[in-house]
Amino acid sequence: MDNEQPHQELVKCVVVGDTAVGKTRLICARACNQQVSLAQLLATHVPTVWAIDQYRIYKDVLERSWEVVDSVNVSLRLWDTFGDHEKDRRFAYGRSDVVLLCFSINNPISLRNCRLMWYPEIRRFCPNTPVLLVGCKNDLRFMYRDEAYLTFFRDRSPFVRATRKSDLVMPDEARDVAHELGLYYYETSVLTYFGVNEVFENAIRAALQARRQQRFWQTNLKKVQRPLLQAPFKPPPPPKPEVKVCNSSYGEHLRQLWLGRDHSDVVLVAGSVGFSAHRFVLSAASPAFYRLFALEISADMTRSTSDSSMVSSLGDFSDDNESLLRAEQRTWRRRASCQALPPARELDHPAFQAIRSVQTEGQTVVTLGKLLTPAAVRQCLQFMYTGTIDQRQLDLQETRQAAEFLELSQLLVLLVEMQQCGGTVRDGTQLQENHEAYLRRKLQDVCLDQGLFADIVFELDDGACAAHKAMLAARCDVMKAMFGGDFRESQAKVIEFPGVREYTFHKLLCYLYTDDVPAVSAARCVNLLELGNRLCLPRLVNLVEKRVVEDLERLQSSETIEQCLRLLEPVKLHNAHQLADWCMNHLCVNYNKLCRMSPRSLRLLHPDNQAYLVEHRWPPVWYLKDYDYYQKCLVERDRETKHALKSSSGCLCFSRKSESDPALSGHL
Ligand SMILES: Nc1nc2c(ncn2[C@@H]2O[C@H](COP(=O)(O)OP(=O)(O)O)[C@@H](O)[C@H]2O)c(=O)[nH]1
Ligand SMILES: [Mg+2]
Repeated sequence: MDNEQPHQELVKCVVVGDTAVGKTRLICARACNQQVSLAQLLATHVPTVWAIDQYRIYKDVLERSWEVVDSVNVSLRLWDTFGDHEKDRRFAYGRSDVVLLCFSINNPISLRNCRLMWYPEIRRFCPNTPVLLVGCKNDLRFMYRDEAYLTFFRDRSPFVRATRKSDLVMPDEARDVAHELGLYYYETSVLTYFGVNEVFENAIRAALQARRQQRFWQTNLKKVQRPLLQAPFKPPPPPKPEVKVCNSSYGEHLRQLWLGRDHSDVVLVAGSVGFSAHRFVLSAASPAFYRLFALEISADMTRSTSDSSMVSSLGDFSDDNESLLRAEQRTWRRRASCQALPPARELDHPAFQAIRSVQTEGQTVVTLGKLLTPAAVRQCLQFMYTGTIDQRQLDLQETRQAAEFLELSQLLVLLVEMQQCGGTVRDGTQLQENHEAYLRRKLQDVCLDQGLFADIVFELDDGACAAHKAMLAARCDVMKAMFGGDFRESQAKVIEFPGVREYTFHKLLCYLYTDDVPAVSAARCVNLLELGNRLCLPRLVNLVEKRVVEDLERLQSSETIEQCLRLLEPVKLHNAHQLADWCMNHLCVNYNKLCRMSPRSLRLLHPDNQAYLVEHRWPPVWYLKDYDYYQKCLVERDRETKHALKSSSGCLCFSRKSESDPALSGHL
């Protein structure tokens, strides 16, 4: 194979350093132009086999060794070596043009060995060859905290361990060594590919500069620059934590509501069988029931406005009943103003024969038409609560007729399909999900927006909210205990809820009825998180965390910082750890701005939080220091170049003195 191109400078670059500092990986990354994934880095070890043969055997490796640096055609020949200190590397060092002296930034001993062992060895065999000090694996400055990286080591034997912060060599420490030895300094990572091409390009420059000194007649080397300064490596910001929401039990809760039928307020009589149920569920699931019960309420209202003595005849909790009734009337009037009341003839519906209120028991009794058999009614009721049917005892024709009367369109579609397919259901879970989504929407409308059929009122700090005991008890164990046990609340129709505002309670109800939470403002979320935590509703806490993060992301940057600072500690207290993590991450990433904006509030944080912020601030202090240093070096270099140009005689061989030391000084 043709090894050289016309007018090509061959540069032999020898790579030395302790075992496992990353020499072979670095060479492979350059020679094969490959970035290495974390899994590859952690899983496989590339044995040191790289040698000059590679250029003879592999055409693409040879071609990748060709590079144009400062208008000079170069073929870069990389020589890998063994890291064992006692081995003879004379063969490798022979006729080398540049040496890369590598250490690993997670191994301070490997840096110490550069000074104590490697540099003396290099100088013994190549007294005048330019040398670059290279800090390999600089991704570990941020990877040591990476979850995937840490997980790998957690699953391993105790013999291998992850890099710790205390293992890391910082750029200024390495630069001190480079300064002491008079070397250029670069950092690389094959994981991020940071500095890989840069270090070899500058190694070539160093080699060509040295060559220019010896062969001053070679005009093609005229434009070769000094090795360039390496801009510091800025680690990526820590990834934003994602808020995860725990699984929903909404379907299961509604199934329990169907099976237990606690706090029911209606009895459906079909033939000789009575089914207890909840008006709010029936009204949400069936338009026919909605109209029927709406009729009942409008009749109640007419009665209550014409007969003022009625309220007092309702029993012991007359005050409570009054406020319940008022709550219902308020919403009903609001609705009535924009929607015509259903006409009385609706009761002519073939599904219903009669409706009557049993005031003493607070129950409504609905006698169903003869066309609705008890078995079909049971199937329809089960569907209304759970979105499922009992296939073992299903009479398709009867159930279909009942579903038609009760206007259960989704059930109808299912039954028609079953009739066509000979009795099998296509996709039960999909149907259940569709029904659940429908029920959520309707419950929001009937129970929360219209406030109908409520049997309990919560007196809050700034108003009142009506609700349904059955739903609260089904969705929340604390509420269930409150309504079911010997507590005063189990009988009361009005419950005082001090310390909670309407805004907060309404969001809680939204969650309980629809399993979701509408937008929550970051400024008003703490009470809601406190309430969710107090009522042992982890999914509500998660949903609120998610909504608050959405709100925080919408805010102006400085406002987000203010809110994060304000929320960080209180939300932790209420077990909203994901939100606390998000706020902490945001504060870490905006630490500099935070220090400028709110130094006082920052000092008021718990010392542990302050320490965490200092430790995890981004960009890290070492980077900022490195960046300042780099800027200073750039200015200095610029000045030196101008000075060198002015004092240059114009002849290459005499200009060396003025540029040799400054070339290094920028790195040191
Ligand atoms: N994180 C990280 N690991 C690296 C990097 N380079 C090499 N390594 C790992 O360090 C170990 C030693 O690498 P190797 O190149 O064989 O070292 P050598 O003995 O000096 O040739 C291997 O497990 C590599 O996967 C790097 O840039 N980043
Ligand atoms: Mg090796």
